[in-house]
Amino acid sequence: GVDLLTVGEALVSLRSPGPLAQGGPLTMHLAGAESNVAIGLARLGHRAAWVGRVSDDELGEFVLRQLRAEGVDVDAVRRDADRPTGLMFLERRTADVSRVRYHRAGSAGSALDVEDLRAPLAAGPRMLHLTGITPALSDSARDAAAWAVRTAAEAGIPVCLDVNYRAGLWTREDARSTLTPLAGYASVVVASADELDLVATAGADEAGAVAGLLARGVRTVLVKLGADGARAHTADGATYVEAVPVTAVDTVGAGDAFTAGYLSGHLDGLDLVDRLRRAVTLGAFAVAGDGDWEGLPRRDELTLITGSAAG
Ligand code: CKP
Ligand code: MG
Repeated sequence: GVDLLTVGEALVSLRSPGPLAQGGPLTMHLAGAESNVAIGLARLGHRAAWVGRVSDDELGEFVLRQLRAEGVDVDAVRRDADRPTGLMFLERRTADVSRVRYHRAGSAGSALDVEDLRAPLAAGPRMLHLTGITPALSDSARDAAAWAVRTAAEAGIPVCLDVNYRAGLWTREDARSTLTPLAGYASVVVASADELDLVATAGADEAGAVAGLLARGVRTVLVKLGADGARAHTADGATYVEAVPVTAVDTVGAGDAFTAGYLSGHLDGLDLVDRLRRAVTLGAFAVAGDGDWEGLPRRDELTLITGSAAG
């Protein structure tokens, strides 16, 4: 089996360097939170797989080509003859403000179902990762996500769940009622500070949300604080690391990079502080370059922006 299986929707991202309403050239990129994580792991030399559905046309081919080029296993991906690959427009509105617009309703990726996941999960990955985007896509995707985390947990495969709330896909209330039960199957939960109450009771603060998750069997809760670093909570208490300072160029994909760094450290058997250091290092690489995943480091590049213990 692979080191990490990720499940989700990969999108074609069309990037506009200026206001979208004005038109002009768009560039075509691969996007998708779970495939970003798979790429992050593969760049560091781990065996990573991504499963989801893509269209049976050039856009689906583009997604698969990009992932194969990055060394991500896409053997279990299904081509859907009836549905398009989802699109995402990313508009750089000002130097500091980017906006995202999805065209993904009814996409191939959103038609994901349990049958798509049986074989890759039965192959016995060392870990399973998915984000809160996947269950937001459709009823069948929500059932597939729930089935996957339960089946993995029962088989002793650790599950990593990144909350990844997307206001364009569902309300906070809907996210909370779907994600809170899913988090109970996770061994690692990743969230930004403002996402923690989506896997707890409404209005819960960090301490309350973390206590609830640990009581339900989650081993590690990772709280991303952006430029302020990150905290990990376990039964032994909280551990904090600072961010790696970089010039921020594009923050999209930073969360996925962080998760990839953490999971890479876990697979390498690093202790908690060094896993967190690798997480913030990958986050810094993502922020320092354009694109959701293009700037992620190979293993020999890990010390490029830190010179620290990240390697
Ligand atoms: O939370 P992040 O900025 O790391 O996630 C970025 C990804 O999947 C991006 O690639 C985009 O396609 C998405 O999140 C999404 O569906 O919003
Ligand atoms: Mg995120």
